[in-house]
Amino acid sequence: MPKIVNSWNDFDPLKRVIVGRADNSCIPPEEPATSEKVPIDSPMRGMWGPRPVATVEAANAQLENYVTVLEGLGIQVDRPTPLQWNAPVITPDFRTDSMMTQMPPRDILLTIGNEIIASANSFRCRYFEYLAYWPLMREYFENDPEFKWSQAPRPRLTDKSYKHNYYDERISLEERLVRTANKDFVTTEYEPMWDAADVMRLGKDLFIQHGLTTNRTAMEWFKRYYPDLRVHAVNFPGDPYPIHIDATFVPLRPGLIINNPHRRLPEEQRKIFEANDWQIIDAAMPAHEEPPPLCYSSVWLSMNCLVIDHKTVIVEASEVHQAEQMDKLGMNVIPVPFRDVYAFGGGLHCGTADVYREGTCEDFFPNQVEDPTRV
Ligand code: DAV
Repeated sequence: MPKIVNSWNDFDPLKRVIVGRADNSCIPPEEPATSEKVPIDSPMRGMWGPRPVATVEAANAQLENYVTVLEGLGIQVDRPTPLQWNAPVITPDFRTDSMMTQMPPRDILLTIGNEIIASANSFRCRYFEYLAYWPLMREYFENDPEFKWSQAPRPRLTDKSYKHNYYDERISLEERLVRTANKDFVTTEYEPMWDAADVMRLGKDLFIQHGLTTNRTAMEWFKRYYPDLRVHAVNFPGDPYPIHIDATFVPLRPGLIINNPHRRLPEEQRKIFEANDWQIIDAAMPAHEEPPPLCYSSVWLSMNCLVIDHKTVIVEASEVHQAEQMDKLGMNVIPVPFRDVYAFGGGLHCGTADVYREGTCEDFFPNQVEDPTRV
């Protein structure tokens, strides 16, 4: 029987991938974790329910085109099964009135080698999002005898998991940045909580962003769950809403990472990269001054690209500066329009999850130095 699932990083040759869908997507009602993520001046504040049908159709059209481009590159594409997200979630511990989407599979599924593990998201509205991927997981399980189908411990998401009186609309951007620098986030350390998009995989090393959606307890959990891997906690003090590492710190090929110039990795956290001849360079500026309407993410989705192999990358079609930089770095750039999808949970990387990339678990950091990020 064939091997279906294998991926150790974000740049080895991609052969099979999941691409999300916009169907039935909702804007969730406010809850402890989301109030922190939605910028104060966002029109999404106070608004919830199904997203406008025309925007769903526009997003799906760009997703279909993305699938066509990927298939044209010889990559097999799988799709999630939409659920009716416009329904409440009721558990013994909480209730919220709507769920969200199955657009960004990257937030939910983490592929490490022959294992795909469903995450432990801190948003109550995302509690059942993994179900959209279960038909695919079942199929991989049936056909790949080595596939490990896993689920992180489900967080209870009671009030103990969030700080109270943390959200305050009067708080300034400067104060927000102080909170980020102090690693003071709305989530507590009561139980492991993490979004898969906070985990950057580089073979033997996992670099995990500590931010709004992933806590330190999750990193401790990763360390025990994967005793053969090295877990690193990274944080990016320049980001007022730190969520997901993939618009901040993006590896393009062995030895090269682009870093958001507004969210630089602090000097003392660079040691392990420098000691192993990795270059961290500033990403190009985004081509847009604002994200599209009803979008949670920042303009930095410009750097949320999908690397196909060490020489090929898909960049959003209007992100001309990012494309030019990739070109200068020796990458072949394939432009794909994706801005109509942004509001549904992210860019070209967020909109996918790895199923199969060639390659094995490599040690990219054999020169171990004193490493302040090590968990
Ligand atoms: O810059 O808003 C978006 C990442 C979504 N996965 C940002 C981060």
